[in-house]
Amino acid sequence: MKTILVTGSMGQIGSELVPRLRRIYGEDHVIATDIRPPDKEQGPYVQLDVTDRRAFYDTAKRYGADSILHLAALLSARAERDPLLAWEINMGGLLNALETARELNAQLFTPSSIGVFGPDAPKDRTPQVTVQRPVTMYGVNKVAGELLCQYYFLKYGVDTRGLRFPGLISHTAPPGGGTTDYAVDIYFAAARHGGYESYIAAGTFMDFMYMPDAVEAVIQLMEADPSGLVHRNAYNVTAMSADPEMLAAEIRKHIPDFRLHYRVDPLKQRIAESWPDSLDTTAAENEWGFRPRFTLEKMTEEMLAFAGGRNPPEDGPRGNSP
Ligand code: VAH
Repeated sequence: MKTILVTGSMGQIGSELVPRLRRIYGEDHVIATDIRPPDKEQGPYVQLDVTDRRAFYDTAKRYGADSILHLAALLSARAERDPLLAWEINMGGLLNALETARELNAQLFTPSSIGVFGPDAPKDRTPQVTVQRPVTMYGVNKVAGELLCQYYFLKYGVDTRGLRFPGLISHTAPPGGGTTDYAVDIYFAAARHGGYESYIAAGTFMDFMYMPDAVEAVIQLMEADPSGLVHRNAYNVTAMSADPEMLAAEIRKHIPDFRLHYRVDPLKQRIAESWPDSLDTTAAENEWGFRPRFTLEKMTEEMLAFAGGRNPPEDGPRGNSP
């Protein structure tokens, strides 16, 4: 990757990925774009609606992008409330990204999700290759997206690559409209109020990963030797499987009287129950060396430190490595 165009750069992933990319490739080589105007000017920024194919192509062409990291999307719960808008943005935006990558001979990364799996996929250590019958519009978008990316690779030779992200936990930017957002909110609520009311029920296990591991995985995958990539669209990746009680128990090691209550959101609970409890990540480990650094313990230490406005502990892996 030399000149990188990022869409959705002000979202949960983009807010950490863009600064990391700029530290590695140079500020002027990373063009941040989003539908929203920038809240602070830092390096090249373009306000871009990814559903506008002409604008997408012209922006990538103008900056000579050789890699596109297409993050702009509506997440699961928001998509379930407005499925037609989700189809328009998630599929229309991806098709514009693919067409732009094809015409400019650029690499393309786009996130997939554990949401590609439905209730009839194996729940524990869900295999890289297994039945994908999601019951959400978001999941349908992600399965169709994986197939579209693989089609562009096979038919046009576009270097498409993707990751099936679990719930991503970060302190930099709030998540927006996801089912797994509770796992971010719980840390801020713990640090500020000493308690949290979870909309996901106890015993509902999902995969999670700390954002620094997700950011490194994107860069590692995009720089990997393409000859070794078999399951390029898209790889199972995760760092831990947890339910609200496990997160609370880890938080109580720092805030002993942390209180966890429940007010289950039927829509988000239904989505969460349709997803795997844990993924198998062997393909990513074998094909490009995926190895997350953060455990639940280390992530909790860092999340509580940032959420409480303190500096994180010095020992062990750091959220934003220099
Ligand atoms: C969501 N955070 O909750 C996203 C993600 C696996 C979950 O796709 O929709």
